[in-house]
Amino acid sequence: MSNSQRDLIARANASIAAAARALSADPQRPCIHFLPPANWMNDPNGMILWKDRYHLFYQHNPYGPLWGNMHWGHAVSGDLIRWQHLPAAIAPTPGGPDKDGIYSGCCVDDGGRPTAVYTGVRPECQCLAVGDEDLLTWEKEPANPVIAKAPPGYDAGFRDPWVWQEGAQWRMLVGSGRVGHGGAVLLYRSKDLRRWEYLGPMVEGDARETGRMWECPFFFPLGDKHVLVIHPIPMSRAIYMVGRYADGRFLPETAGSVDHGTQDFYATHFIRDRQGRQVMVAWLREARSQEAQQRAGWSGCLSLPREVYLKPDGHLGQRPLPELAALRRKVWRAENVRMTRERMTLTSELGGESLEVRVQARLLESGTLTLRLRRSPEGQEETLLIYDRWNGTLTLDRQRSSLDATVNRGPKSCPLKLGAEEALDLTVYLDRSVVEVFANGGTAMTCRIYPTRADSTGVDFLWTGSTTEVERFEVCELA
Ligand code: DQQ
Repeated sequence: MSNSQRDLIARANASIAAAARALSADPQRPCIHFLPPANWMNDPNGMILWKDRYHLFYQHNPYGPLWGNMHWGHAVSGDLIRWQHLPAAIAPTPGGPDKDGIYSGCCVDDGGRPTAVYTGVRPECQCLAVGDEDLLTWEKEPANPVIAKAPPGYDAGFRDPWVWQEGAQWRMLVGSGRVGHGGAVLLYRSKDLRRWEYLGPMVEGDARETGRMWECPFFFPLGDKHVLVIHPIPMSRAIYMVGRYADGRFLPETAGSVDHGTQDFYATHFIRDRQGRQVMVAWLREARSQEAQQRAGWSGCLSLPREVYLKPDGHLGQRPLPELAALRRKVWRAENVRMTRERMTLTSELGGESLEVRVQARLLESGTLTLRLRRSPEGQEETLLIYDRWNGTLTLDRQRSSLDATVNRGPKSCPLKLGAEEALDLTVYLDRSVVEVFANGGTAMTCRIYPTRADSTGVDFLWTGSTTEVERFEVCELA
């Protein structure tokens, strides 16, 4: 690492350490989700399994809790769940092609040399840095940028390289778009990661449906198909396409939203784990004002790791990693409860700020199940997860999720149709200001909430309808 890069990294780390001291008592700060010791994070970047440990890099502002001064932060984990912070990895080089920021990208193993491929700004261009054997210090490639600009016409953006190996060659996808036409992912190939040949757009969208630019593309094989994930501007959500890939062309067959929390779940990143599972994480952005983020001294966190898989209908399914069970502590459980009255509640004896809540219930055609989460004793604050069996919809109602009227309390909703014999199966992770909901092995809905009262810790279950069977209602403390 050059002396100037070393000084920049040392300055970034000192800034983080000073800011971190103040944050430990913040009741909104998640404790089972990864986030930097202090200040801002957004996209996860460059995840790689290296010497049997998972490395995570991420978009990080070491100097404040708002977006800016983009560096790559760094953490390491043995299980993708418990992370250890490491010093910031890559800083912008004054006067270099990344002088205005180290934007998103990936890491590859180039014959034993860990190599980060990222977007330098401004203008947006693709750059390389090579790491030491522990991925702690990074040398910028002298020939940066390795791709200086977008091909003619693709002027809506040119960023977030995703690189993989195909035979003896490398392939790179870069997020882009044509003004007036739509978002696109541009395909390149190279033998050495340094000289790249443009092959053309791999997929292009229609601006009226999927926006003018696609950020953070991800592309990987899954079963006998391939999956492309993009993040369209201005829709600000993660969209997947499942289809067939051959000869540099990808033909989507199905598509959908990765997570129905829409903008609260963004910039997904994937890694093939030790067991061969395709694991996804994403940036969970704040749903509160910049002033609130500034006051808090931190912003953004990483979702819990989820395995993605192909569902029989050809869509993308997802489930939280079963290893998350290692976070469970005390458990309270009710089993085989018959709800016989028109309106009946079942209250958990266990509450808290970081919980896993599970429900398995066979519901009759008509009826509504409401999980009341982070509920204060009189319900002044509560977040409602409502399943309407008749309409087949799952809704997160955040109207009373916080007494702070400045936070975003809009609802999130998605279709969830159950087969005649199918039980409702919900798993919810609550972690202070984070809610992650998984339903019936495939559907996910993630959002942020900001309860203000210390006693907004209750969980109960309300059923309105005729007789129904609750097979299991379980609440676990997480730590
Ligand atoms: N965030 C990065 C960009 C990317 C965007 C900059 C997505 O590389 O397009 O922080 O959140």
